Order: sequence, then structure tokens, then C-alpha cells
Amino acid sequence: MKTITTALVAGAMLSLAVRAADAREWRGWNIHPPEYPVSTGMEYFAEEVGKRSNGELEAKVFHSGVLGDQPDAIEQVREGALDWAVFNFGPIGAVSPEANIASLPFIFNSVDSMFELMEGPVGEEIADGVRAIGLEPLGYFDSGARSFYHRERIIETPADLDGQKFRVMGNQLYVDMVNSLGGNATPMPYADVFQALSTGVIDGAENNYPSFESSGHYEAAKFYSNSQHLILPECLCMNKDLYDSLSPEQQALVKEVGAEAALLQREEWAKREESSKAKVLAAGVQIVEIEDKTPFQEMMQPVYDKFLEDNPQLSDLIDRVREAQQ
Ligand code: BDP
Repeated sequence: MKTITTALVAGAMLSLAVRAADAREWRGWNIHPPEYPVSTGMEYFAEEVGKRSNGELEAKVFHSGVLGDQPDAIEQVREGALDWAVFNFGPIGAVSPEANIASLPFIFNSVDSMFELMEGPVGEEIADGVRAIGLEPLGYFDSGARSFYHRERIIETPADLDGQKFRVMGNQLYVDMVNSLGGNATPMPYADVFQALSTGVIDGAENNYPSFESSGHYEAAKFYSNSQHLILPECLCMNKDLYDSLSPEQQALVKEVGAEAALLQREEWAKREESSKAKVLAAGVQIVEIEDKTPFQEMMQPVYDKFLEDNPQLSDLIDRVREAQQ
């Protein structure tokens, strides 16, 4: 009897050990703090994937950028040193020309048309460009629209940017964008922007309401001008080799949960945009609407021209994005 029990216990332990070895925990990178909408979406993904695979798959999120800056994290997920993440299309575009279409200033008319395009045939070609750099997209998150903010002045026309130092994410398109408007683009990691703004190393930056608020930038930059020059999605994605190594059922599961996480994130995003806006207004930030964005848009022609010169193969895709929104 004792031998049988011992054998059973040993067998059970062995199968647990096998399962644990199989279920190597996927390490997920996140730049945002735990309460942020991106974080809620990622937590949902991790939890549901674990639950619905009966523990065969296990995923964990590391919040608040503790695993490093975004461009490094992209490299690490590409190489498989990290397993999954939510990345902004700005830094993805810096290494994937197709993905960089989303970073052309004013390319999308609205968040709705951005999602419609990203989830249609055009988006499938963009997704192929993301796959080509070793990332498998599982869902697109909302990141609203990015607008300029400044320590001391309201931006109403491009002339207001003249000679002013604006922090941008690391992507040549943003350097060209700010410089074409007459400003002085300063690429810098997200984590360094608060101090640079507070000390006046830079005059301004650009971001959506939730990041403007959660990063504390609003404490140093009291003028937020709704230029909405970029409507950038974010990508819930995983290392492509890891995705390819999954069974068809597991692949279907991560895609299904990824799509659900994206829908949840978008609902959370809508609420957070409102609460962040209310919070910065209460803190004394002045929000300015830019009624006529045409002067800004017209100054983007050289940015488009240069992008097309460097990526002539993308001309047709860009045309299709534009035609779809006419
Ligand atoms: C936020 C994005 C985050 C970027 C950050 C930035 O969600 O991925 O790193 O902007 O400006 O809106 O660097």
C-alpha cells in the first residue's frame, strides 16, 4: 500500500514538475504604472491566458518600465530575451518601415478610422511588417491623439514652435516633424522627460492626456495645445518564434484573449482620457483647441516626401490609407 502511495505521489510530483517546466513564465514588458489602461489590458491578457490554458501557459507583466526603456525592450522581445509587451507604434516604426506609416503626422483622421484601417487589409500589411521584425501582433490598444505641450506658451500656429526644444520619441519621423515646424526636436527616453521639463532642459513635449497626466509632465508644462498631430495605436505583441512554437489551439487562444484585452483597454482608455483631462485642468493646466490645423498639416509635406524617398515601396499603401479616409 505504502509503495503504491509513494509511487502515486512521486508520479503526481513528476507531472507537476513537467508542467512547470513546460509553462515557462512569459515575461511581459510595460512602460506604464499598474493602474494605467495599458496595464489593465495586459493584466487581463496574463490572467486569462493562464486560466483558459489550464496553466499550460503562464504570463506575467512587469510594470513601470522596470525592465528598461522602450527601444531596448523592443529589441529584447524581438530576440526572445523578453516574451511579450505592449509597444507604441512610434518606437516600433523606428525599426519597421510598414509600421512607421502610423507615425506619419496627421495620417489618420480620427481614432475610429485608425482602428478601422488597422483592422482591415491595410492593417494586415502593416502587421506583416511587424512580423518581419520578429513580433507577432495580438491586438491593438488605444493611445488617443498626441498633442504639444509647453512650459510657458500656448501653441496655436507653427510659429509658436519656433526655436523651441521639444522632446520626441526616438524615431526620425518625429525629428523631421518638429524640425519642419520650426522647432528643435530632442529625442529622449520617456523616463527622462519629467526632469528635463522641470529643469527647462526642454521647453515642451507631446503626448496624449493620460500620459501627460500619469507622467507628471503637467506639473511642469501648464499649456496643452490640441494639435493632435499623431493618432498612434499600441501593439500587444509577443516574440514571433514563441508564437510559432505554440500549438494551433494555443495560438487561437492568445489571439482571442489578445482581441478581448484590446477591447477592454479601449473602454478603460475612454474613461482615463476624461479623468486625466479633468485632473490636469484642476491642477491649473490651460487646454487650448487649435481650430485650424491646416498650417501644421501643410508643413508636413517635406516629411512625407522624405519618407517616400526612403521607402518608395510604401507609396501605394500610404495612398490607400489616405483614399480610405476621403
Ligand atoms: C506614451 C506611450 C508610451 C511611450 C510614451 C512616450 O504609451 O509607450 O513610451 O508615450 O512618449 O503615450 O515615450
